[in-house]
Amino acid sequence: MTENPLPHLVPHPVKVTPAQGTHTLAPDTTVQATAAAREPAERLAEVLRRSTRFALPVDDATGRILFTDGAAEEQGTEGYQLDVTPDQITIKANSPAGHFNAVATLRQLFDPEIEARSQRQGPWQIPAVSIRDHPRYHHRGAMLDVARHFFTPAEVKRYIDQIAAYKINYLHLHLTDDQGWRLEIKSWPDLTRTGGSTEVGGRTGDLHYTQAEYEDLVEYAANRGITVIPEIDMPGHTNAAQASYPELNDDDKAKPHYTGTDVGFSSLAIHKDVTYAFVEDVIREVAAMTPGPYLHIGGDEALSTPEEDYATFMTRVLPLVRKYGKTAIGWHEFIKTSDDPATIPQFWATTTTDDNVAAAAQRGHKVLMSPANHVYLDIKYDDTTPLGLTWAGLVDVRDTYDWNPGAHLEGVSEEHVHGIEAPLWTETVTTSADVEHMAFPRLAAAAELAWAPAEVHDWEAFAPRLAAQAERWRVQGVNFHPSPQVPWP
Ligand code: TNX
Repeated sequence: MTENPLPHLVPHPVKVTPAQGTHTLAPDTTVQATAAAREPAERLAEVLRRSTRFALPVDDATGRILFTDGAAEEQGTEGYQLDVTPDQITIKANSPAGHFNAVATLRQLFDPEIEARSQRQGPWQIPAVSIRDHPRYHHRGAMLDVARHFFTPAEVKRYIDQIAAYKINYLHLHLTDDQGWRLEIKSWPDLTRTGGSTEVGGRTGDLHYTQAEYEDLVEYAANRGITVIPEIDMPGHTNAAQASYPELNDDDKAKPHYTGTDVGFSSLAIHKDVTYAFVEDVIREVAAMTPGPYLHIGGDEALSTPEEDYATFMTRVLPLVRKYGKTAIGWHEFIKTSDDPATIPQFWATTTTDDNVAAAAQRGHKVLMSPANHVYLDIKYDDTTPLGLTWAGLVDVRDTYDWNPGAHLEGVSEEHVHGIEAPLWTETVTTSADVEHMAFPRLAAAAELAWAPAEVHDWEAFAPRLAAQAERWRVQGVNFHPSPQVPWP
């Protein structure tokens, strides 16, 4: 019997036990799934069908690939057990999330050619193995800024497919900013009609998602194990709204469109009741079309909102988020105004101390870690990177990987960390090729950090595993950046 070497998995599972022999996917292989595992099973079959051209029907009767319920307790709600023998592939999990995560692992057991969109030859052999796995952190996120530059639903779906392959389970959409309002709000239609008509650089068009398109994106993500977190950034980063409705301005005059890249110049009118009627309408509509538990209220860089007004604003707005059944996440500045320990500060600064975030952790808040000098995907890799910004320094892939989220910020330790999110701001990013150039390989490094056990953290061991992803990205047509830090094949 041949002993195939185990492939390089990213993220690294908790426990991998090699076994004897190989399993070969056959033209008559069928997939069996319990009701809870139906979507994950369909996703696996969809990927495998494209390159193998096997039928791979999914049903609840019998199958050599078996998705079933009831993993051991230590696998939790997101973990899984994957057992590959010469006769069968068995995936056990306690929830669809666990099954989705198993699918991501199983794909990587196959030759990279399995990821092709057109027929390939095979043979489709994978090594026999037992994997027991669950994540270090619950929240493993990616953010896409669709406000500075608009990305079509097809482009967002492309990114969803790419991040799902690394067990990312949250997609945060930065839907509004000074340069654009990208989500239809039926009670305030000019937000998109006017505020969604342009973007950074001045291109004009119908640059927004209808509610139906947004709901379709949310469902597409859910069918890949990803929960969408919509962000409505306020009380700053609001020029697009203020350009759409004169009454949202202190002087009752609509602002001109803004297509530059400065930050910190806009603020909603804090002392007008119409502001809160507006915010409530928006939160109500966004909450109604978002099944996930979170709504992101922004709150960053409100440099034109006096400190006291900022607190006044948040004190009125945070209860509205709760009123419509959602938990607020915000950029970490807002947390000093929140007394609800369920609310989550997203730490984005380049410092390793922040008194307000540390105090929040001590009060019982979980912290979402996005330090810009490690996981901002819009920062240049090095000084030859054609796209991107440099305000947080340079962030090559080793910087993304080599830090400890559970010991990064003074007063915020492992048990306070909700997870990691890698944001991609798009002042300089306009196409899917650009998105991929900035996100890969760094997003894969962030996903490794968010999932893999702390004990396996080691750059020298990680670099070759990361390098092996290149063959998958080439087959998939992902325009990754071949950072010289990684020994690419
Ligand atoms: C800061 S980080 C911002 C964004 C910019 C980004 C560019 C944060 C919460 N706000 O408005 O797009 O830097 O890196």
